[in-house]
Amino acid sequence: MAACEFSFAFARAIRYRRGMKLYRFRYSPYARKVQMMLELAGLRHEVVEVRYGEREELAQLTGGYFHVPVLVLDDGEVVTESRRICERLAGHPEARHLVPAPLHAAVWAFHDFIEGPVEDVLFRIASPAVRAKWPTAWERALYTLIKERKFGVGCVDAWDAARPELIQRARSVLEPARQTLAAQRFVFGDAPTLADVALYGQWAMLEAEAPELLDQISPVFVAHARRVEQARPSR
Ligand SMILES: N[C@@H](CCC(=O)N[C@@H](CS)C(=O)NCC(=O)O)C(=O)O
Repeated sequence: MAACEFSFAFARAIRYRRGMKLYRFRYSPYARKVQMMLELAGLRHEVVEVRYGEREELAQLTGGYFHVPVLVLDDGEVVTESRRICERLAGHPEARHLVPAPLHAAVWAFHDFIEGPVEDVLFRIASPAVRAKWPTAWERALYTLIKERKFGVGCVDAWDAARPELIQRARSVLEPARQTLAAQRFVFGDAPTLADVALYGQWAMLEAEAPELLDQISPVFVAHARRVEQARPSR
């Protein structure tokens, strides 16, 4: 091995020795997106499962921000907001293939489309199941309060009642993605990109607490979720 190759490998080993730390809720589409990006890039990290009703460590770490995801980098820097975290990760040599140069604009545009109109309907579909799975009455009440302050009293129950219509809306907004993924393995061809990772975050949210929901939107998306998982490098 040439000297420069050796020192590059050594520097990388040192840099990733500590690994990163990802704070998440199991159902969070933003956190699951970041987690899948780390996994597809093969970047060493530890996952910290945050309890919905107990966020002291998170708030201490961030100086008061108590949403997930939060990523602590190898050097101890704390990064919040999933888009910013993905931008930072995309700068790692190991993750560059997830935002390939000729597709920068298209990949980020697709990412933002998923975090916009797609998330806007899918989180309403997932919310009743997410709330039901919190283990304590306090966490279910907190979840309800947070949603109701933003979307109005009774919103989670209303989304539960409106599930068939919401599923129709999800099918409609996702139809172009369904057609593409029925014809090819990933959004931009044979290899996964951040576009697939963003979709995967949404699939993980739906499958986390109510595995049948994603299939109800389309079995094509269930197959896509499994392909993204299989694309992870073996450890
Ligand atoms: N724009 C933020 C959104 C983060 C966010 O809203 N996370 C949700 C989980 S999906 C959260 O932490 N919610 C806290 C709560 O419901 O109290 C990002 O992309 O990271």
